Amino acid sequence: MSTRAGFVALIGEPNAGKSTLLNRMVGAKVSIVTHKVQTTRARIRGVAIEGETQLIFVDTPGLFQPRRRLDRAMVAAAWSGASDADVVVLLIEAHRGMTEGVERILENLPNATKGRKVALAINKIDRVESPKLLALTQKMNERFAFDETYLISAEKGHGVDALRQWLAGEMPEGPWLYPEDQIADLPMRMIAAEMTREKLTLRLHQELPYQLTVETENWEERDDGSARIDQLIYVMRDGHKGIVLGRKGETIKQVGAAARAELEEFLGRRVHLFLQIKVRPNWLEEAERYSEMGLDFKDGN
Ligand SMILES: Nc1nc2c(ncn2[C@@H]2O[C@H](COP(=O)(O)OP(=O)(O)OP(=O)(O)O)[C@@H](O)[C@H]2O)c(=O)[nH]1
Ligand SMILES: [Mg+2]
Repeated sequence: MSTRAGFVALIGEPNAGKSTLLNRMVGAKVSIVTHKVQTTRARIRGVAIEGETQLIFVDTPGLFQPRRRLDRAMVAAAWSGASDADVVVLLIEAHRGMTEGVERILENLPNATKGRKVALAINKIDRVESPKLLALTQKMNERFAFDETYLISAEKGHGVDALRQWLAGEMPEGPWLYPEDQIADLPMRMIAAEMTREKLTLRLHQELPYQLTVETENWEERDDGSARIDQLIYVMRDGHKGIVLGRKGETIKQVGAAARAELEEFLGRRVHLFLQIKVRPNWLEEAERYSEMGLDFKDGN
């Protein structure tokens, strides 16, 4: 039997469940997930295997109306993820249906997916009654000729196997693109920074998560098998620094502990994580911050 390998882009509005689906497909948490919009900032690749087929899932930032440079770079990365892939999966939320944001994505979809197969995945079906799903399936397919429609719950796992099997059959024949045991194509220092950013996003309120970024500054392998990881949290104002620190440093302490626990689980060894906060009013306009995130600064122009 011959092998197959290819790329599947997951696109959709912020919060649709793209990262949750990628993690489920891969069977490990390689992309961070929160209940807040605009969690994912770059294209994150996770590798799954179905029979003789290697599927490379590309998680993308959500598609929304961009305002800031960072937003524009994120949206550009998402659309370019779609145009590079063999197959595109558009995720929408069952309970929200065809929102204005979905309408805008549908307008751009023919252009971005030219000639490639596109599946619709109606996600979060655990949140609605089935009659609603049939109507939504029909309505969406009247607007765009999807090759397939899947009703899924990325979180609970419903319908995900069927989607993966169909995707596997659509991948081009060819050798595998990654070693058999590789699950992500993202530098470890970036996965580590993302884990900290996830914990910060979960802990902090309002706009603050959108006004900070995390970078891994240093990674040192120790003789005892543990790793020492130093990370910088860039914030925009002194006041933000105080909030991230929390009373008596309580907030940053809890964030650090949660991120460390997850890193240790991911790496299977002990981690010493050191977090430092840096006030950098203009980090959103610094090219280096974008390359650290895996984004193209010029896309934000
Ligand atoms: N009930 C339910 N919740 C889900 C499901 N899939 C994802 N979620 C939740 O939806 C929220 C957003 O999930 P993410 O995977 O971060 O969404 P995303 O599309 O990657 O979002 P961005 O990165 O912001 O574009 C999280 O709270 C998930 O737990 C599902 O099938 N059912
Ligand atoms: Mg995401």
